[in-house]
Amino acid sequence: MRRSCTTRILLLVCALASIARAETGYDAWLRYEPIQAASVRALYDRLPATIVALDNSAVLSAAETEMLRGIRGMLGRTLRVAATVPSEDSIVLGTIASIQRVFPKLAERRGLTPDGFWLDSTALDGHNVLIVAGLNDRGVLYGVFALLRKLSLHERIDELDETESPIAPIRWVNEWDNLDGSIERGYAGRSIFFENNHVVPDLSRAGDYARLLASIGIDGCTVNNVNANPRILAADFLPQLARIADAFRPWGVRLSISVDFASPKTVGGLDTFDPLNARVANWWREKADEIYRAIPDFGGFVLKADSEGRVGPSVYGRTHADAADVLAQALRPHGGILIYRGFVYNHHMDWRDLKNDRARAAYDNFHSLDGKFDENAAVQIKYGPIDFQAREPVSPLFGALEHTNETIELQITQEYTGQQRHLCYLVPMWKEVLDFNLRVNDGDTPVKDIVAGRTFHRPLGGFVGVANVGRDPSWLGNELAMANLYGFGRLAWNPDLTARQITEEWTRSTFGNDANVVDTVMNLQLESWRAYEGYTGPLGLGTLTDILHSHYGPGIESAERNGWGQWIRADHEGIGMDRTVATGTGYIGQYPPQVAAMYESLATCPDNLLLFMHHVPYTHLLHSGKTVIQYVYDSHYEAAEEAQQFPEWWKTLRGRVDDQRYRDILAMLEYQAGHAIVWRDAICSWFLRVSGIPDAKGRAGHFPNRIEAESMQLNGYTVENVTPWEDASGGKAIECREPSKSCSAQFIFDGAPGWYDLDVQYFDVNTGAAEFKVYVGHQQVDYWTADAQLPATAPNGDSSTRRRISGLALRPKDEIRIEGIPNSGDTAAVDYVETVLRKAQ
Ligand code: GCV
Repeated sequence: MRRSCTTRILLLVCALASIARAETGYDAWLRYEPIQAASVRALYDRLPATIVALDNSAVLSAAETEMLRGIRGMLGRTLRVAATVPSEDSIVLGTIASIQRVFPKLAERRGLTPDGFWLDSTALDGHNVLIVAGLNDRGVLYGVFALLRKLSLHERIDELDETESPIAPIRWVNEWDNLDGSIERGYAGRSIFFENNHVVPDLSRAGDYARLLASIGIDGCTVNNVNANPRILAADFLPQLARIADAFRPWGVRLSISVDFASPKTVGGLDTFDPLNARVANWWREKADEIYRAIPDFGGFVLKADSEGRVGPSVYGRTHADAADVLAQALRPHGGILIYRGFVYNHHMDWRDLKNDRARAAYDNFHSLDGKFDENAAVQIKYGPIDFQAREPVSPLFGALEHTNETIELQITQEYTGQQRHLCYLVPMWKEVLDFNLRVNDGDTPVKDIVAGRTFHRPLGGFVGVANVGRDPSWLGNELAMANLYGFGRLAWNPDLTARQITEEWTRSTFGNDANVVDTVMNLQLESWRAYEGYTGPLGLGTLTDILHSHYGPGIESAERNGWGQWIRADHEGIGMDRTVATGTGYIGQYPPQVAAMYESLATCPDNLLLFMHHVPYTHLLHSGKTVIQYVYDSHYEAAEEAQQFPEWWKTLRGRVDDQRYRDILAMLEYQAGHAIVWRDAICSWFLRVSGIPDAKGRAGHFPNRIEAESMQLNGYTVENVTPWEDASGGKAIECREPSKSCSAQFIFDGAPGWYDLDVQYFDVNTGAAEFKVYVGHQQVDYWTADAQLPATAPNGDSSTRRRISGLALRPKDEIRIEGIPNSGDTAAVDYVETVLRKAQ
């Protein structure tokens, strides 16, 4: 049945209402901003006024509604919806088969693969016809989004004749949402799917999310945490999951779920979950049948087993392939897919054994099972052998499975890359990973071709991004971070797109076509990953963060002397993991010979992975001619300095970007600039102490214009040690530990008269919201509440935050006083104050 006109009008009204919404970031890159310039509008003068969809599926209806919405938004025109092809110019949406039925004279289009589309502006039966055809319904929808993208980029559409097909069938996102509504490694509020162990009643956000996903070609979404709650498979939960699938369906997004391997026992009541037991196999089969009765287009299961405390086949002495296949066989009759995570390692490894190496784990666990996984199963491999660090080499496992389907796992949620409080645009990194040539069998074998199934002619393969969007209006908690979601989708569709192309598309659709805005935003995005890497973890050490808890601020030694295996093996003489075949863990030998030879030799190992592959003295000379230690100092000072420029670049866009997004992004970039200094100082101080080698440029350990809080005159505040020591200047902070009192710290300014910025470095813990007041003499010059939601309950590198009070006229002998009012465990802690002269007077 075709939808009634009333329903269509209602849909359009809803769509328009959302266009009128304030700019919170909710519309992301689908803003459909009105095109004002007459010269650009003229490009679309001949756009037909009538649209017809040749089929009436939910996906085709969504495609048609989207077309109406986009044209209304950008051109201010409401297309006429026709039920059959009219005898006038028209836009025609349909599958290739249905289009050819209507226009038999149309030349045949070959070569599309599923989900591919064809855009054609042509003359037929005396009329101009704009055809949006897909090999399947989803392809039509993708074609509509591609067409609307052209309009938002102000491209011509009057001479179109182009086809596009995705490189791979699996283009999924994983959401690590827990059924209680929390999200593991989610930084944008609570789940849009779950609350209190139920699916939320209002799934309109799930539908809106699916629309965003569809617009970038994502065809599947796994809605729950890979650390799966068995309840996801409970019979009473299934109808709830079916509601999410209903919300996704118009957008061609298939629902999938993560499952717990012990479910036959915990949910099914069996006495075993041995994958080779016939009753267990039967249980999975019946469960799959039950799911497909409720959700006919169900995508499949994701399984994390024998990893980080999850049970797996090892309980019964079975292999990962045994585990994958029992689930895959249950899904196969329905066309479902089983994705088995390759992230399997022992997190209780003996750190004293220099031959132990977590990086070896994925390859060691899986390569001997090559060829044993079913055709509808795929092994999902994180891009690097450790865990989403700011830099890692590509996992050698990609090249080691010639007879097994693979997917690559990328992380959109910025677990180790600043948690969306830092701008860290990952598309340039993903491009390096996807373009990396593993030289399997001495051939030309870039990672993108391997995972797409092209290299080894696999039936399945693709791309999975861990997204973790939340209820924050801007989905990821930061409008700029949405470029990572966009970029992931675009690369999963076509990994040959350049980082610049993707960034430009995203920027223009998200912020409009003002050349200043486009240049500035693109520069910010494209510089950000290298800056983040530069002030967090150099030379392949990974993000030198607190790996045991927050994964956020600096915490260098948390990596050492424990079973987690993210060791950097630093001592007073040198640093780095020796992963060579000759003297180290042998990890390098897991790569095909040409790549292994490059990494094995110090002469050819790239500087940016040196300390991942080799243990060297701090005085080792890099290819750049610098010593390792000097590189560490320089990169941290240079990258932190670059981060200081980010808010300054952004400020040039005042008045060119809507107020709300302007303010939100400025606040975030200012925070990042301050936190980059925390990183710089922690890492440089630590390396200075451990190596004993000074910074040749005299910066590390010297902080002119800095007054340590512990050296101020204190009233009520007490001096406390901070852990780890490098996270606070001088290793100490002052805290106001008497909850009922306010405390103060003061000092006498002894600089020259002038205009100053006063930077107060304080700690913003999330147990409460302390208040701060700053006085110069008797005059209060600032007040703020420390209520940011940072991942910290104590003063440390996670909570350390800069408050900049700009434009203060200071005079010698001015008394500067900070008053801290503690609140609910937040002790109004202060690290230091810096006075930065901006202009002498
Ligand atoms: C969902 C890392 C993360 C975990 C995550 C795990 C995984 O260890 O810190 O939160 O668990 O990877 O990918 O399974």
